[in-house]
Amino acid sequence: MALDQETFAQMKETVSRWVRERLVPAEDTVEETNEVPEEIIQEMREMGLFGLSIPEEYGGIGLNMEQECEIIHELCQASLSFRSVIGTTVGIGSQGLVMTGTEEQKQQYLPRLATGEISSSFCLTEPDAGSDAASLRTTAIRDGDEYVLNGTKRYITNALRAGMLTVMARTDPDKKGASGVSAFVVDPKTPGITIAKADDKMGQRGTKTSDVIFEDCRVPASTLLGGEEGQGFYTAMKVLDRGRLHLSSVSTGISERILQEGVNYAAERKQFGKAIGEFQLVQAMLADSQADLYAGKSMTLDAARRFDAGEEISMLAACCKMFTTEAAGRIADKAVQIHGGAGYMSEYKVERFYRDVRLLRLYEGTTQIQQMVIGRSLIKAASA
Ligand code: COS
Repeated sequence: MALDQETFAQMKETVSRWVRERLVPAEDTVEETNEVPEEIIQEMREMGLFGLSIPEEYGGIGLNMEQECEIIHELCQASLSFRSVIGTTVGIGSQGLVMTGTEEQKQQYLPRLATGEISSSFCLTEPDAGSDAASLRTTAIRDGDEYVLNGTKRYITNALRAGMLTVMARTDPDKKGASGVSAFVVDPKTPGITIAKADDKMGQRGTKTSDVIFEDCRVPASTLLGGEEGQGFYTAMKVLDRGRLHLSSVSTGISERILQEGVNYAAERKQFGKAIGEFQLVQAMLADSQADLYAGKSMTLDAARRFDAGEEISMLAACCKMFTTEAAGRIADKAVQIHGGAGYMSEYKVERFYRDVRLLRLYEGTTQIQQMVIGRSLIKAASA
């Protein structure tokens, strides 16, 4: 599935203009209020942004991965909180359902997700299961035509606004690892579910994460994703492979914006009688950032094209996620450096972006988890 080239080019141009004209001017409001304005969320709905990755037959736009990466790159040239509003619905929250859901499950949620009437969240992480996702403890015990869910999910993005949760829980507590885990598509209004208050974070104000607590929460057996027990961890891993490409575009998008902030400042700021951009040591910082950005964009689009061609991309997605998120950290650090003392002041955007991008190296698998995925894959291939 993909949008034809001409329609896609128009869409990309529209998003790019909207980002410059609507989102960038609203960045300070988001920072001050810790909310993305409702009228902007409504515009996102009207532009179809919630449905980017949902197939056309369910009311979405049905972009392929390469196109999704390009749109997300454009969208992330403004504060990352804007992307986050649609991020979980476009990415990890809905894709388990798209990949493995039954027709009935898809019909129940995808059309409403595509229009943005509801959002979705991905409930994998727990207080004691972060990087070691296969050790999750939330249980879903079968009882007649129902499952009873108990456990706590942590740092769940957009849970407060979600109308659908993809929940990974252990249906077979006797099986300790991956194979005892199943996935469910759950309505957060179900009795027994509490969405806790939003967490306080270092950055990305306007993005809300919270605990989701299940206490004897009874859901119909029909909420078991794909109708098959024991598949939840594998689905989560496939969703994360794809999510890591999406996140790589988040990283390159915001990196491009941050680099531009550095370039603009270097061109304007004068010291020793000339613009600081005339000095080679400042140019060196800009050059390193530009090369990081170019490399990140190129590898992300290459991996996305391979994904679209049906290739196995787990290892490449981990390479992209590791490289682009680390690069975003380097680029933000250099942009602060180029700004000098001004870079430490909240009056300048780079101070905020520096905090915002720190999260990229942590969520959807830390850099160290990506290294592990890459290293294991290389060794496995060598010993096959
Ligand atoms: N696609 C499909 N299946 C996969 C997979 C993938 N990308 N990665 C692993 N699997 C399968 C393995 O093949 C294995 O299958 P079997 O049970 O048949 O042997 C099973 O899943 C367990 O894999 P593995 O042995 O590699 O599991 P580990 O617990 O050692 O490690 C990692 C898995 C570390 C890669 C995983 O836990 C992970 O990605 N952790 C980070 C979690 C994360 O990103 N959290 C962010 C939360 S969302 S913001």
